[in-house]
Amino acid sequence: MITLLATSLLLATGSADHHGHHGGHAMADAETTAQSVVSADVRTVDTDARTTLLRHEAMPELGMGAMVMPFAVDEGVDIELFQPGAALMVTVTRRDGELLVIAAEVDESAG
Ligand SMILES: [Cu+2]
Repeated sequence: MITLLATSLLLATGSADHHGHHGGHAMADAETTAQSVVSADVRTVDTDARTTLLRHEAMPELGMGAMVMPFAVDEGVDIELFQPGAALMVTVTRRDGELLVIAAEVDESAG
């Protein structure tokens, strides 16, 4: 139990540190190139902040199972697609320790 707690704290601290500035790109390359294309349902959206709460399917490329979680929406992506209840196909990558939607389209296969 104690070990698990300590690990969680370390992880939380580590992701916070990613927001700070640090030089060197070698370590970041693997993270920034990994991306997943996945179906996702929109729960909520903040068009001003360009963030959205999505229920996404598994994203093995990013080491993540299906879940509901917040995403940032990149500048080139049409935020109007992110209507609550919409079924989308999104392309997701990781930037600065945060998950970012870099492309989105209506999921035609969703029933
Ligand atoms: Cu997730």
